[in-house]
Amino acid sequence: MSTSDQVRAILGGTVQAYRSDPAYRHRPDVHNELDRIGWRLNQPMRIALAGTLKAGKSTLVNALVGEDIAPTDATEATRIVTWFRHGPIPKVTANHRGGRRSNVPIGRNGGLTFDFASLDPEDVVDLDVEWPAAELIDATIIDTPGTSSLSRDVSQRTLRLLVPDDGVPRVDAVVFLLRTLNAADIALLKQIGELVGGSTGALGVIGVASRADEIGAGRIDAMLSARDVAKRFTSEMDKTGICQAVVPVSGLLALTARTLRQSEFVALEKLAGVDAAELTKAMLSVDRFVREDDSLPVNAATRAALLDRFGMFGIRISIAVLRAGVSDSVALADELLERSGLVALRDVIDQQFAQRSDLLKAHTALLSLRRFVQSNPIYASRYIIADIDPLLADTHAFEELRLLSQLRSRETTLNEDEMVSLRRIIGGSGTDAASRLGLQPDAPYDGPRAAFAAAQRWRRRADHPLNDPFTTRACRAAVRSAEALVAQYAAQGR
Ligand SMILES: Nc1nc2c(ncn2[C@@H]2O[C@H](COP(=O)(O)OP(=O)(O)OP(=O)(O)O)[C@@H](O)[C@H]2O)c(=O)[nH]1
Ligand SMILES: [Mg+2]
Repeated sequence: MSTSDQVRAILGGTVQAYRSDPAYRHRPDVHNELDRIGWRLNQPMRIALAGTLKAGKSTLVNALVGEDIAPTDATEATRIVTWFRHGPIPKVTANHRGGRRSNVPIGRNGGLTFDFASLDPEDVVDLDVEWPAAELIDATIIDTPGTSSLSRDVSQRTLRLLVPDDGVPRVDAVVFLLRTLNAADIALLKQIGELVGGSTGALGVIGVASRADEIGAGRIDAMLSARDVAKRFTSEMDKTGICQAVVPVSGLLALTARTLRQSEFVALEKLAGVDAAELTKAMLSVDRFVREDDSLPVNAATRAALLDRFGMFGIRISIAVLRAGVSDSVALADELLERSGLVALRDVIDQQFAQRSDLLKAHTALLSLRRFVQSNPIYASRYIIADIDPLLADTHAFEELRLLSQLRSRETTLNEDEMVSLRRIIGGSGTDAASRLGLQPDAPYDGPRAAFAAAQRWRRRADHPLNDPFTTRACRAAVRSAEALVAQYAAQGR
C-alpha cells in the first residue's frame, strides 16, 4: 500500500471515529476540517513563493505560470496572500473575514489582469485566482506579501501562512527568494523548515537567488556572477540545513522570454544592427539608454518599454544573441529562457517537489491530522496517533527527504565521492532508478547489477567501525534505497 493510501486509510478511520462520537456528531466545523485534510490530498501540491519585500516573488509567479497574472510593482505591491489554481475560466474570488466571499472583476491591461486596488487588505483573508494555465494543473502556486514588508501586519499574513500558530501546514513546499542573505531571512527560513518538515527537518524548501540579472549590474556575464552568489548562499544555508539548493533566477527575463512579442523582437533586431561602439555608448547607463537620441533606430518610448520588460541585462543578452546569428523570435525566447535560470529552477522543482508531490502531500496530511486529533480529543485519539507516528517515522521516503537536508549540515565520516553517491541513491538528483544509480539513459541494462552492487557497498559502509551514529543512519538509508531498486527491477523482470 502506498503512503498516500495508508494516509487515506487512517483518515477514513478518523472520520468514522468522530462521526460516531456523541460529543462531535453534531460539530460540522470538526467534520469540515477533516474533509479539508482529505480533499487536499487529491488537490495539486501547494507551492508558496516567499521572501523579503521586492525580492521578485510576483514576477516569478508570472514567469512560472507563463502569463502576466500576478500584479507586480516597484512600489509595495502584494499585500494579500494570493492562491493561483487551475480553473476552466479566469475567476478571482476574495475570501473576507468572517467567511464572506466576493467576486473580483478581471480587467484587461496589456494581458489579462485583476484589479485588487478596490479590495481592502484589512478585510480580505486571501485571494483565490482560478486561471486556465497548463502550469497550474499539477501545482497551485501561492504569492505572498514580502516578509519584511513596511507594514508589520502585511508581513504577519505571510507568517500566518508559512508558520501558522496551530502548526498545521498550509502549504506543501516553499520556494524562498533571497537577494541578500541576512539574519532575518535565515531566521524565517529556519522557522519554515521546522514547520514544513514537522519536528524532524525540512522536507521541501528551495532557495532562489532572485533578480539574478541585477547581481552583475546588468553586465553580460551577470548570470555568472549570480551563480557565484547562489553558491555562496548555498554554502551559508548548508550550515543551517534548510534548503537543499539555491538556484539563480531572473524572473523578469524569464517572464519576458515566455511572453516575447514580435514587436519587441523587431526593435531588438534594429538595435542589434547599430554599430557596436555606438551602441555600447548608448547603453552605458539606464538614463542614457532611454533619453531622446535620433541616431538610434528605435525611439525613446520603445527603448523605455524594452527596458521595463527586459532590464539592461536582458537587452544586452538579446543583442548578443541576435548578433550571434539567431534570427527568429522563438529561438531568441528559448535562449533567454535558458539564460534566465527558470529552466534550471523548474528542473529543481521537478526533482525536489513534483516527483514527490504525493509524498509531500501525505506528509502535510499526517501532520495536520495529528494536530487535529490532539486538539479535538476523543477516546480513539491514542489509537489514531499510534497509527500516524510510525508512518511519519518509518516511511523511508520521508527519511530520504530528511536526510537530504540534514546531510548538508551534519558532520559525517563519508568522503566526497561517497557523499555524492549517497545523495544520489537517496534521490537527491531525481527519484527514478537511473538517476539514483547514476546510470546513463542509454545503458538501462546495467540497472539490476548496479542496484545490487550499491546495496552491498552501502551495507559494508554502514558497518564501518569508525562511523558515528548519523553516518550509520545515512548509510542504512542508502541500503534501503538500493534494496528498493533491486526489488523494483525484480518486479519489472517478472
Ligand atoms: N531586473 C530585474 N528586476 C526584477 C526581477 N524580478 C522583479 N523585478 C522588478 O522588481 C520589482 C518588484 O518585483 P515584484 O515581482 O513585484 O516583487 P515582489 O517580491 O512580488 O514584491 P512585493 O510583493 O512588494 O514584496 C518590479 O519592478 C520588477 O519589475 C528580475 O528578475 N530582474
Ligand atoms: Mg509581490
